[in-house]
Amino acid sequence: MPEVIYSLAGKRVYVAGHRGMVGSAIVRRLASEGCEILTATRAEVDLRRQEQVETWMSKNRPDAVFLAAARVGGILANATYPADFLYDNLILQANIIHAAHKAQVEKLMFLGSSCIYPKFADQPIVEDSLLTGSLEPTNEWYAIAKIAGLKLCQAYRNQHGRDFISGMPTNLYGPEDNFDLGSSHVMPALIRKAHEAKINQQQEICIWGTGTPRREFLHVDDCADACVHLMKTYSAESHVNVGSGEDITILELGYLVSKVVGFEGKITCDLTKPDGTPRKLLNVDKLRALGWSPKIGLQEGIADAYRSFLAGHYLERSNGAASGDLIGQSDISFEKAKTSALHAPMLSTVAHHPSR
Ligand code: GFB
Repeated sequence: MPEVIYSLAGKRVYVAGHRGMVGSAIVRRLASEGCEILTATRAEVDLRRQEQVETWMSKNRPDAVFLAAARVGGILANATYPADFLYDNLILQANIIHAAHKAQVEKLMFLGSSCIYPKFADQPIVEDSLLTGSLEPTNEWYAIAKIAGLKLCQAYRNQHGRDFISGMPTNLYGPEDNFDLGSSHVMPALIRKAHEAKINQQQEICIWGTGTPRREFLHVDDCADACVHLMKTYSAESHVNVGSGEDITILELGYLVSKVVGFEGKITCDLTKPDGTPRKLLNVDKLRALGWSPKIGLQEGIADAYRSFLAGHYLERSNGAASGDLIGQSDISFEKAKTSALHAPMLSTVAHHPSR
């Protein structure tokens, strides 16, 4: 096991974005670290307002920060709301990173995304591929913001000696995911589609695009575990890929999800929807060399995500008015479904959304 260079025991640890899928997983994971977990609702601090962030940070004085707050969404939300994805992410991460510097936070971990890499990067993608080619157009706005976030961490390390690090997770899924079919990522979308088709005895489900793009998936509890591991054992300028090291095609994913959910019908493709990047498999050698590897297999992870969906552990948009989830800090109010997800067919996709 690698040496622990930063113990979280007894520390005050702020999780920004604690209501989101990643932030809530980090909060669950931190329960066994003997630290005091700090969170803030949007009523307490709007992360897009610099003064509020700096005031909160100087009052609450965290020792460590996990920056898991972000406006996130699937391929369609990213492509439809470029301004929201670029502006919200740029501003909230800049506010938190700068405020953490001013408040002399000992250690900060910024969470990015595998979409920071060039669309046609060599596979599996090594950390050094960053900024070697053009980005995938469907998510370049989000990618630019995430690249700026990791560069901010490097800049504060170089100029001010701050121990700010970055992890770049692959496509994540699990409890507290967004199951809104217009703005979600592919995994929750396929779980919901297969579940509703099974309940309604439909003969087929439709997936977006050609089904040929390959994606790598990691259960969010594995991601949270990796983040805590990096916080405790890693301190350097370069970001670290966080993935499972394996990928599958979207069509294969459709069949796997159908098997887990118990849907036995056909899968068809909607070719009017975008494929996005053809492949984004992360090279995870660096993370493995640091002594971490995933524990949750894909089929087991999908079964867990489906159980969470059935138990109502997910985000459901209550007003349907906006783009992605500004996790934990949104103008959008989210509510857990009031009905059991066994009645998920009643949870209709927002009908009046401009692009749906
Ligand atoms: O997960 P996803 O929305 O985002 O889509 P990306 C992955 C692939 O699944 C694409 C296909 O090829 C989609 O066309 N797909 C098939 C579907 N059926 C569906 C469906 O019903 N819903 C959705 N959403 N996709 C995101 C970025 O890219 O990855 C974000 O936009 C972020 O910025 C995230 O980086 C990790 O994997 O293409």
